[in-house]
Amino acid sequence: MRAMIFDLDGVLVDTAHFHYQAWKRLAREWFDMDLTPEDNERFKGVNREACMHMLCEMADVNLERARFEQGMALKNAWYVNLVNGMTPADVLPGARAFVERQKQAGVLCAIGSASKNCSLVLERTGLQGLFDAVSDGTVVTRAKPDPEVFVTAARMLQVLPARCVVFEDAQAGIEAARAGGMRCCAIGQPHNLQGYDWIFPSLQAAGSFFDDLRST
Ligand code: B16
Ligand code: MG
Repeated sequence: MRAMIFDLDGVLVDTAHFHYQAWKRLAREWFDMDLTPEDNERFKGVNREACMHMLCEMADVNLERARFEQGMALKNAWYVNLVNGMTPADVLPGARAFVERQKQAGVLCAIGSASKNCSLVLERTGLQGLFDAVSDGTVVTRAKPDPEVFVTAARMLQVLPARCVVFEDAQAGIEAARAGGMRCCAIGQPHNLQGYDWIFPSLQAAGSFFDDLRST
């Protein structure tokens, strides 16, 4: 294990409920539809355009491109407004300490996130500068479960995929890690996720396991 690649939303910071609020508002205002937490599971880890396609499918509408883009822009404006109110207190418990401990032990750490707002979230939560590389929605084009975002992170770190562990909270992200030839530690609950190598409810809970793994 030479490197760790961290998904952002749902692993390091709790922005999932902001995405959900913004998509839910768009669904209600544009399609008079109630987006449920179960629907939202499918939106996790998936990039903005793919989420907008899913929403249109659920509403059974076919929007022309300009209107489709207007919907994405509106959702993003609502989301960014919520992100602007974030502080370092919105980093998930133990996440910062987990990354710092890996770095002290010589493990390279990168971000692998679908989000185009990644740098804004890192800045607001005081996490910027902590990572050796950032692969996000501004540098990749293909949505998870395509492995592009993680393969790009590994390339930035100059580490072979087989020597990387990905930390992911979304099913699409777990599939992306596997497709990229990496091991995956899921962050979440076993009834929602499958195909991972290990699972813990949080990075905090994963701490001592990875300390032991590094020293074996
Ligand atoms: P944006 P991650 C993902 O972040 C979110 O989980 C997903 O819900 C969101 O649609 C996607 O980022 C795109 O975000 O609209 O900010 O570009 O989990 O890959 O860190
Ligand atoms: Mg995520």
